[in-house]
Parts: sequence; C-alpha cells; structure tokens
Amino acid sequence: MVPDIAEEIDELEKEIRETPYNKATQFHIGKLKAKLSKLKEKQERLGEGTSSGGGYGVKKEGDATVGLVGYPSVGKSTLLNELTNAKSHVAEYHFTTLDVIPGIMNYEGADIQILDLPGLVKGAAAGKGRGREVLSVIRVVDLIILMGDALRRDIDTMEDELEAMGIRLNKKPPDIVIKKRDRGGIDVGSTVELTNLEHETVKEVMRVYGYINASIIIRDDITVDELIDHLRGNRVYIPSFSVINKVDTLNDEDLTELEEYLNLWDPTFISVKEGAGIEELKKRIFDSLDFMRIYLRPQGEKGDDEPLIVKRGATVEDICKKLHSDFIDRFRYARIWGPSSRFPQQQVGPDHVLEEGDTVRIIIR
Ligand SMILES: Nc1nc2c(ncn2[C@@H]2O[C@H](COP(=O)(O)OP(=O)(O)O)[C@@H](O)[C@H]2O)c(=O)[nH]1
Ligand SMILES: [Mg+2]
Repeated sequence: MVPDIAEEIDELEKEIRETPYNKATQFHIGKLKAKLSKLKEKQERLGEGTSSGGGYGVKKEGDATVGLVGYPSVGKSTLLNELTNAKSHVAEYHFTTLDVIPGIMNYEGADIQILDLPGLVKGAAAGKGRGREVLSVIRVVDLIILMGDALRRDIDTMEDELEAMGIRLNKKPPDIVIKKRDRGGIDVGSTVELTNLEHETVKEVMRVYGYINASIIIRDDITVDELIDHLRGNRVYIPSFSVINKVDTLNDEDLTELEEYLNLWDPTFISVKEGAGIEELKKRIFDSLDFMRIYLRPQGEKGDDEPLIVKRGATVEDICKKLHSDFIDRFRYARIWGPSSRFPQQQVGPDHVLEEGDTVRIIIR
C-alpha cells in the first residue's frame, strides 16, 4: 500500500510539536521540518486539478488590489458595499458569497480594487471549504485586510491559515543567497550571528532539499522556518492590517477590554451598520498601499496640478498604460524632472523607475 501522505504529515507534525526546541534538538527538528515541508509540497501538487474553479478568475483592476479576508458573517459583503460600487449579497446565514466580488473604491484620486474573498473557513489551508481557490487569489493582492467580528476572537487563527498556505503577512523575505557548485559539499556563510540556527542544521535542511554541493550566504538572523521558506520558494510577502467590525454590539466596557486584548494587532475598529470608523479605514487602506504621485507635463505645456496616483516602483511604461491603451505602442521616449532624474529633462526609456513627485513628459509617434 502507498503510505498515506496526510498520515505521514500528521506524524511529523506530532513529533515536531512534542519535541522541545533547544540546541540539542535543533538539528533533528530542522530535518523534520524540512521533510514536512517537502511532503506538504507533494500534497499540494497532488491536490491540484481537483478544485471546481469558477468565479475565482478575478481580473486585477485599478491602481492596486486589496483582499478582504475573514470568516463567514463578519460583514465583508456589507463593508464592500459601503466602500465601493459593488453590490455584494448580504445575508443572515453563512456562505452567502460563493464567488469573489470585486468593487472599486475611489480615494484621493486612486482607484482601489477591493475583493470580497469568501470561503475562508478554519482548515482552509488543508483543503476545507473553497480555501485553496480563495488563497490562490489572495496571493496576488497588494494588501490584505483581515476582518474580524467584535464578538469573536479568531483573527489569529486566520493568520495561521494564511501562513500555512505560504502567505507571509508584514514580513520581509529573508536575505539568503544560494549558489550551486561542482564539489566541496555545502558551505555555510553568514554575515550576522545566527542565534537560532547551527550551521550543521542549515546543511541538513539543505540536504533534504536536494543540495549536495552548494554555498549559502545568510545575511539575516533567520529561523529554520525562514530557511525552509526560502528553499521552497513560492512564498508571498504581503502587507496587512486588521479590522474589527460590529463594535456597535459591544458596550463601552467590553470594547475597551477588546481593544486591550487586540492591542498588538493594532486593528481599526468599525461598525459598518452605524458608519463608525469608515473614513479612518479608507485612509488606512490608502496609506498602506504605498502610492506615489507622478505629475504629467504634456509637450508645450507647463504641467498638471492633478497628479497621477501609481504604486511605488512604477515605471514610465506603467504610466503610458494608465494614460491610453495605445500609448505604449506609439512610445518614443520620455523626459523626466524631479527625484528620479539625474538632471532636468533627462531622456529615459519605458523601463525607467519613477519616484514620488517626479514629472514626466511622454513623447509618442
Ligand atoms: N450589528 C452589526 N451587524 C452587521 C454589521 N455589519 C454587517 N452586519 C451584519 O452581519 C451579517 C453578515 O454580514 P455579511 O456582510 O453578509 O458578512 P460576510 O459573510 O462576511 O460577507 C448581516 O446580517 C449584516 O447585516 C455591523 O457593523 N454591525
Ligand atoms: Mg459575504
């Protein structure tokens, strides 16, 4: 009989849970975790193609995309209807929204797409509900809002589900560089002291991942989980904040207690029903998306007062696309003024990366 992957995973997880983590066990745990990660990868591959699809092929639109994530009935559809032009179905019972509903919120000149992502239930990462499909959409958003209910305290389990699917909230990818080589085994170098990880553990984990001869340079004080993340690849790092809805259901005393309890999460407290906290939430969404302002200066003119709002890191090409569908085909060159230019009127190509406050003139055929 073929050994059941789920069973093997359970056993490994149990052993990891039951082994205390210290200097003596670190090597062993590292190896177990690497094996576990490989098994999960296999399980995911086997699970592919079984999903029902449909409704999840949402097209990204606007200047940035925000995913609204939360268990059923926290008020996602209600909030989406309040913030955007969408008409999402609101109901008293669970699982009302089966498809991802997009809406556009206009704020400070930016068109921000907000997706109501239903179907995240406990156990989603392990394939329950339609979690897998939802999580595949979550991976491409620019910001995740974790939405909770004032009467339920399950924001933390939601984050665990996302973690289990390879989504890292408010984290940076660790600085690790691996180079394969012809011989010499595995060579570990680090530019900082590794307080959680022996070099031998690094080597063993890399071996589980199939490395025989390679050099690895580690520039952050990483954990074994972060090393495995790097080896496994296909991790996404997304900014996030949380929102607690339905504060109208709490009295002042209970609300104060909840605020203290969730202190570390720094959530925005709202009541869509009573319209409380909505303006504050809109502003926080905008501020979290890391936009920049780019001014346009058409030929022969002095320049626009109204800036274009684009994501940080946008290029001249992104500006062209935003202005007109055929601008990029007719593009000859651009002239720029401001922070990203070496001198005023510098001539640049489509790949030039712009900076906050730049002025751009696009020359087309
Ligand atoms: N008391 C209260 N109820 C709300 C609030 N926002 C939404 N609801 C109700 O919560 C229920 C579930 O809302 P819905 O938007 O369908 O939740 P979803 O499953 O997360 O999309 C509905 O009965 C809403 O009217 C709120 O701020 N306060
Ligand atoms: Mg809904």
